[in-house]
Amino acid sequence: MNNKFKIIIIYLVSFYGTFVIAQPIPSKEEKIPFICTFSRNAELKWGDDDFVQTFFYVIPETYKKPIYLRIFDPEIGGMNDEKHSVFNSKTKFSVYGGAKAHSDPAAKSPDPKGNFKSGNLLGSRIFGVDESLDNNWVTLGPFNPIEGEMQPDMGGRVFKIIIEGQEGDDGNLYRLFLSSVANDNKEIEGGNGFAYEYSFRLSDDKGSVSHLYPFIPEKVTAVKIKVFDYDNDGIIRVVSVAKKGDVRKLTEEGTWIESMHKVSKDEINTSLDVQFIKESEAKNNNIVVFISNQFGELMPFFTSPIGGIPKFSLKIGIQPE
Ligand SMILES: [Ca+2]
Ligand SMILES: [Ca+2]
Ligand SMILES: [Ca+2]
Repeated sequence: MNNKFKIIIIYLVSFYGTFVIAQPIPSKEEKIPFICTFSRNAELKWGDDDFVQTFFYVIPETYKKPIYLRIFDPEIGGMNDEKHSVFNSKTKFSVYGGAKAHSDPAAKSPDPKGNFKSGNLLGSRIFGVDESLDNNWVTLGPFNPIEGEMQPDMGGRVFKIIIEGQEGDDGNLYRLFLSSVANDNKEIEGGNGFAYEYSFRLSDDKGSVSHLYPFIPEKVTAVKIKVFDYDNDGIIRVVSVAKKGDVRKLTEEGTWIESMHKVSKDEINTSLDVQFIKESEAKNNNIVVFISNQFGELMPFFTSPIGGIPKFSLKIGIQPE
């Protein structure tokens, strides 16, 4: 990340701190019902490419009080989850901090290979069928904010959450919340959640729109959106300060599809609004998404869009690219 990005983050944290509160994953702005991680005997066509999900949370350096990771519906059974024959699955949630937790390139790769569990393991818990936690919250922690990896480019200390499908073949649907208290969801001012790859459940409703918000730093001239197992469920549209609704032909590559979008100068240091618009009646569609720049480097998307949700500006939009 370059200095401009750092300056923007610090600026936003300093002046818009109260707006950058996005400890729920998925966030309200994303309009995504659940994160989804399958166990490792699941079929790929059910929508998870590797049965591992990694999220990051950034906490401002000035925040010194204990933090808690809360998980909604952490177990696999009863409500919300995707059953195949019987529920017989386990999911492991692990929290990492310390040196290399985020900065190790393997931690940011879309594939769980090499040292993706970099950093210090601060705590973990495995969930299976557990009626007492069905449709309910559980809390991991407390964690000391000092234990996150200091990443000035990202605006503070970064924690990593790795969610791994273990034995079984069912889909665990859940949500996360980074909280300042153990028994309730209280946002940490200036905190934000982000990921480089996101595996989630689309809404079942035809016409519904889910959103991801990648931030565009300097030198980015194009973005490539890659989606696993979209099943012809709809279209991908990009809205930004300069794009009213850019829809590109989707190219297929196995079960992955791609959508390429040029980036104009006006879009530098803003977020894009990548929309998944549902056009079919298909139910239970789980997809995996990652977004790279023209160099093939993955771009983080923030659950609370940096600089706010981008709004198309006619003045910017009519300028030639
Ligand atoms: Ca459940
Ligand atoms: Ca099963
Ligand atoms: Ca669940």
